[in-house]
Amino acid sequence: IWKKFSLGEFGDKQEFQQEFVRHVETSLARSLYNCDDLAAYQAASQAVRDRLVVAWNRTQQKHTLTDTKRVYYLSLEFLMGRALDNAMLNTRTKQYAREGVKDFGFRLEDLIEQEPDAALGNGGLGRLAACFVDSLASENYPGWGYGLRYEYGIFKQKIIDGYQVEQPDYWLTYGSSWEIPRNEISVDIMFYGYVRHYTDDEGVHRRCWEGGDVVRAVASDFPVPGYGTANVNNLRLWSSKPAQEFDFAKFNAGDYINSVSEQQRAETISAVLYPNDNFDSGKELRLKQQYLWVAASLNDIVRRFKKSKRPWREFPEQIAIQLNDTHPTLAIVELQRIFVDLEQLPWKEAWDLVVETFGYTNHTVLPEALEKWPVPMLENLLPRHLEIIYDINLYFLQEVEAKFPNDRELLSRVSIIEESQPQQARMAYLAIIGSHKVNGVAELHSDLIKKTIFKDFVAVYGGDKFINVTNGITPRRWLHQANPELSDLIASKIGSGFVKDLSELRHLEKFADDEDFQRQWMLVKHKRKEKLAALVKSQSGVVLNPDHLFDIQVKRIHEYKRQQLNILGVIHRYVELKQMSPEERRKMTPRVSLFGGKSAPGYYMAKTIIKLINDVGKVVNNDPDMFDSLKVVFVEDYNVSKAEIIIPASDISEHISTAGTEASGTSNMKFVLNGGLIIGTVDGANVEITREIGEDNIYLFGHLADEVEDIRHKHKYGGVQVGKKLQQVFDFIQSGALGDPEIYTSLLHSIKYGGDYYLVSDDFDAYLEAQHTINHDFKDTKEWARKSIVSVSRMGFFSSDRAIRDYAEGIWNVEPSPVEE
Ligand code: DL6
Repeated sequence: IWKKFSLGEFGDKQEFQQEFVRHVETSLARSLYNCDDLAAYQAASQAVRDRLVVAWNRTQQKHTLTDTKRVYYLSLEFLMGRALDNAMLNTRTKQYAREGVKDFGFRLEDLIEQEPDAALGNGGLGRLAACFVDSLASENYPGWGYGLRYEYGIFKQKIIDGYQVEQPDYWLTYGSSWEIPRNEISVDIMFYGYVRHYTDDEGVHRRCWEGGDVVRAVASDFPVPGYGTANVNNLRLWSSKPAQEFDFAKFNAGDYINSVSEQQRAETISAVLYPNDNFDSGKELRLKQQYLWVAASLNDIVRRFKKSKRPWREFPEQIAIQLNDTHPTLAIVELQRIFVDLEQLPWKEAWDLVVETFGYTNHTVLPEALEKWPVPMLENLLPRHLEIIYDINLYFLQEVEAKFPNDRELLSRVSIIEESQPQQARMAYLAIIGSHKVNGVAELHSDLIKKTIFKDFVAVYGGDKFINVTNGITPRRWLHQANPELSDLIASKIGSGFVKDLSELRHLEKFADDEDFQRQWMLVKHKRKEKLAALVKSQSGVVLNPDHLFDIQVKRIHEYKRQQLNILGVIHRYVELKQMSPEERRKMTPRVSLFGGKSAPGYYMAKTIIKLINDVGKVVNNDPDMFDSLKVVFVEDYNVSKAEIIIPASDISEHISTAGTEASGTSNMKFVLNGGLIIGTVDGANVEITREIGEDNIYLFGHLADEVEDIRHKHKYGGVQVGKKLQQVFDFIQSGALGDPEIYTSLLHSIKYGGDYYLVSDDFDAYLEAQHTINHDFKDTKEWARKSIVSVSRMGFFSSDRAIRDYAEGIWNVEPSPVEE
């Protein structure tokens, strides 16, 4: 692979050093004698970046010259993490860089640590987008990401007295070495204004949007290198800027301060990432973000298409646009506006092109996450778009009426406009109507959306429009980069082809019973547990024993993900251990329970769960009886770079959402790929993971998705039955043993008296039972190692390369277009 393609890598260490020194001396205006880790990181990054830019240019030129079909992935979030390590691995410069900087007295690892995470996302949805751009490039698809260049990414989480406190994440203090500012690429975006009706020269009645405020969207490009290929794709992020620097009239009148206020207002649009995961906040600023981003992206896409001089009817043959959830749904309306108002195409012709162009991915069934925009807000901010939405809706409802005459209920159920007070535009419905394919992200989820939230649309369109594309993760970041020790061990047996083609892992299975290999396997795990223990010690002072079972749950904190089930289980274990004699305790499997994740700042219940975890940790970690039995840790500020340390260190990880609530989950895939086993519910991608790795290699428990509604009904009308074990835990908390029990009242009441929407009481005993089996199985190290090796060897399906190929074949109809040397 490497011989055939080249990213213009460094020929040797000296070549890297030359570039490194050049950047230290010229770009940074420093000298080697006055160069700290930060400057060295910047110089190394810029040296690598230069190579990427050359390959990036070549790739774009090739795609322009061959006029190939391109994919545009519109995502409001790209949770990229750090770039240097990934870029070095993909360009094969890591070894030269390591040796090169060592000669100058630096450790490459220290330089890598200097880079702030590009944390432009909340959780699974944003990280999926980051994996997808990696795979688009690695699989040689001409594919760009389009997003927003937030100045403040997801907030930094501090834990103070057990509570989450949010601090701003200004990730651009030192600029970004990976960013190519494109000040020359800008688009003026309008908000507000009015719709003017007129008759054109041919007597056609037309409408035109005018008279609004204008804000400028300015592009920044981030090169995305593929692995094992010379393709470097592009991630284009937009910033909002004032269209005018300042108000001259005010300035001349002496009102200097207010003359710059417009500038400040314009810049706020792209300033901050909304910190909500699986929750729709409905704020006007968010709507402005969405429109600015999609309007700028479409302007860019259409401009590029126009250069090809092709007729409009070829638009969908040249362009596929994927909507990552409903956040970019306005793109459907904007493209129809461009076609009809600006390019003056007839409505029907335009609409057919629009539908052929778009695909929509649904990532959630949670009602609180389904986006709706109040009609009055749309009318004020985007008056022409609202008219177009009304027209799209009218033609759609006419179709429905023709198919199902006189079914008024159906018409009101599928209408884009919900007849509430005020009326709301249901963005998921608009996304379905304006796309030719709709996909869920795991088999169970894709089936569920067809049976529940989109059932009526399946009746209208037939089932073929709705497909499944199971999520995946990039093996580059989540194995090769995060866990070089395991990657090397695997490569020593089966070669390194799995980094590019993850299905090659299947060749590992024949070593699963090899005792020597098992020992090496567990040694790697031990090393990685030591590394995590060092992180925990440096952060919190808590000392972990890497021989103990590491049980990890890291993800956004959310009631549906059920960190409360986990921590209530930990309390149960603590109470149980306390009742034992020291001899009895010594026979128990010693455990570390580690949590990490952020709560949305306004999510009271999730914040209470964080407080509970920290309070349990305080009591348990200071109890001498627990010294060799139990530790409870909350890792502050969980992010991508911490995930790279945490995930390789798990023995068990928890994916225990109420069945039917987690669309897919992707950390489940990352943990298994790193040799951890999982405890989980029959939910999301756990189902397919089980199918691939085998039921014997996963600890499943809990009620099934199709039982959940009946159980909720029973809770509502017959009350919640809290079992003996869970009641003991409640009693313990209420005794004040963890501190003021008042703090947890709402959490406990939501279970016992509040209908227990997430079925904690129903699944508690089964959860403890599954943990009991794990404690037993963990003692048999050989068998544990065997399960771990077998599981890894069967994880090939979960590569995001496979997911991207599925999208390319099933939705985009796009071919790879490799750039050869
Ligand atoms: O598909 C990526 C990811 C899934 O793995 C998670 O299961 C799901 O919760 C997440 N969905 C969202 C939806 N948010 N909105 N809007 O983040 O998507």
